[in-house]
Amino acid sequence: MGSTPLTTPACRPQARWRPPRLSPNTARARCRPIQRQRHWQTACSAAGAQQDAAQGGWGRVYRPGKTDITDANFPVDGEGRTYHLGTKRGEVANRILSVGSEKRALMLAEYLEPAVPGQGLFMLESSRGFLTITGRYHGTPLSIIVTHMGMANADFVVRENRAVVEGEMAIVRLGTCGALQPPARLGSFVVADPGAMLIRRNPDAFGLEGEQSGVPPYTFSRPIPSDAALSQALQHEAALLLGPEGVCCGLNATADSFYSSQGRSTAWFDDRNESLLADLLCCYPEAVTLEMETAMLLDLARCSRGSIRAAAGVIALADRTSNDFLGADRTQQLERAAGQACLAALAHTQLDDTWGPHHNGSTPVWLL
Ligand code: R1P
Ligand code: URA
Repeated sequence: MGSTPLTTPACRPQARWRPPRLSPNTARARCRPIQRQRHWQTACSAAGAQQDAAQGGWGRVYRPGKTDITDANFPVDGEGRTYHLGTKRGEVANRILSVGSEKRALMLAEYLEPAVPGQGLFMLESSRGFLTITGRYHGTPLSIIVTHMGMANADFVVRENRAVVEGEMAIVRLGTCGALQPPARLGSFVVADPGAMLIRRNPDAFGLEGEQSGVPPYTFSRPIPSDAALSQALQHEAALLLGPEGVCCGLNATADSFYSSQGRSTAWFDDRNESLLADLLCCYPEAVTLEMETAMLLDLARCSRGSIRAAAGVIALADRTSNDFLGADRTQQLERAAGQACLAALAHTQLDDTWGPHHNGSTPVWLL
């Protein structure tokens, strides 16, 4: 349970990322949303999802139909579409912005250009409600994906996208979080640099046997590192848009629930979490934020045999000391600004993303 020494952001080498020469004014100016008529319709084919789109408007949402699945180990349908996200090769870009909600995804999609000029954004919603939006950000192919909540959903998003994307990938999570202590404050954008650790509820601690055996009700993992260069790019871009005072970095704590594993109390359940946050800060005095997905993203990137680079930034909307919650308008403003910082960091990250030889003859939506 001991904390591993962590590299401070200042000591980290800048691998494969150079800050673009951009003044704060230019950065703000380039961030105007693209005027786009909002109309969501279903299209019956992926090709229709692009071709039927109004000129310069939103793409139609493609909702793939039900087809038989093969391969119980890694289920895909006859078209090569993954079981939960429903996408296939060519529909997802190497650079992915993962967000928790559809509202956030659609708001940030306003900053994307269509993958093919004159057509709409590529939009696909799976039967499980995962929405994938592919377009370009300042010319670079990029996908925004609604990941929903929790580590199991983050696992679907990382693994099923890895299965349909050619070459190296970069994934950035834009989320919201609870602030544990300064420098994270209500309204801060906090980059998970040096990374994230994981808090898990342990069912063996509950029930009669658990009570007798003295098993701890919650366990803490060691920290999992984020990609240093991508995290640094995120801090740089966010500082341009939010001002340096609006951005900070620190260790994130990813919990396996919003309530008990984040130290929230309700009278209805015996959660034994009264000392959880104090224990966390005792073990990890550098922990600043609490949320529910980042550790899974970073762990999978670490285990991806070098094929995925990952980073995360979260907006602090719940102050766990004062019990204050950020207002809706301010949250939305921050989502827009931080979201653009994430898009810019992804777009400026160099990847080996050549459309390789394993694409089964299909053309990616950004090359059609
Ligand atoms: C809980 O309210 C959700 O908010 C946070 C947590 O990680 C969890 O998913 O992130 P998002 O705003 O990205 O969903
Ligand atoms: N998301 C979380 O997971 N926790 C919070 O406190 C706020 C947002």
